[in-house]
Amino acid sequence: MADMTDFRRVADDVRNWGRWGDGDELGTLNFITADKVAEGAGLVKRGKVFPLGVDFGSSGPQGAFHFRQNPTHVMTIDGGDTNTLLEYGPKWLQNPAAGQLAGYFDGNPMRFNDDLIIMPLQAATQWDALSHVYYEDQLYNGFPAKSVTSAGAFHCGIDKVDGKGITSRGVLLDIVRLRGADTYCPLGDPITPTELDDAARSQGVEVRRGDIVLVRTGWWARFLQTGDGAEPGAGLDWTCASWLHDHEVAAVAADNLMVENPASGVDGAFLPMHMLCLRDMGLMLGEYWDLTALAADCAADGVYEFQLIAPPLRVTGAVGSPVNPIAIK
Ligand code: UVW
Repeated sequence: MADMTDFRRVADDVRNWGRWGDGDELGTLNFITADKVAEGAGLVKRGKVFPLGVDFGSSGPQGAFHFRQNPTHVMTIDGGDTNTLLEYGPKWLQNPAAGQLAGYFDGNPMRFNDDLIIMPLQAATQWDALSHVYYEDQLYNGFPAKSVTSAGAFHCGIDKVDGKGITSRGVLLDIVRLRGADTYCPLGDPITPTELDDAARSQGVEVRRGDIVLVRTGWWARFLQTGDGAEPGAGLDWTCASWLHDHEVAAVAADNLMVENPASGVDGAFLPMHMLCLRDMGLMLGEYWDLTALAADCAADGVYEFQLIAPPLRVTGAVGSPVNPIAIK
């Protein structure tokens, strides 16, 4: 088991602070140049679209963390309202909305429905913004941790990456297939940097600067079988942060709840890979991405590269965002 001395040595090695300027809040997304965006678009050959987002619903994947819940979806106007609103709405003076709706519905057949959703931004398929984690009072690029306030993140919020799209060349590394696993990689053996290399080699794909790397652990398929959001499964070993750094990857996403392996691997460190990626490297993490259909297609045609498009929502000052990524081949 590694310790904090090992962790600090790696952190010093992978830290990108100042690399793109003192005020930079994009981190490794800077690797996505205009040429890189065009390279990704050039990979579209068949026009086949793979939605990688999972359902945002009450049966979502939350369960591992007690501080997060599955989305609560509420209808605020629906078909059942119509007749009652016409009957009572105009008289219900204390509720201007009822009167307004009755006015809209009276004397014409046109209707509409409305709804709202209450959920953690991390509830299902999502990006972690660079302000999601920190240690020793500093965020990515040395911004003070106190700049994330109850009013939101003044630095490194998800809204800061909007200009990047986010789109690039995507590469799938299918560890389930590499390991010859049935459907998923059970907890016990974290995914190592060597396996990332082996997966790329056996799939005949090269990981290059500015790529967005998708790692399939099979966790999502397992969750669909068990319905247990706390289902244990292998993630990336913390040492994969150096691999991502060496390959100058723009971002990494996986089909599990935290990309990294649930068992830390560093004595005295919680979420060491999150800290190295988000805080030291400035590399965003994508979680709960459904890679099952994409992986099946990649195995069928032997092509593990594609255009990836995954823009976050512009939630002002948020430390993460839901996303509905798509891969196009
Ligand atoms: C935590 O693990 C706290 O966050 P996430 O895995 O959603 O990035």
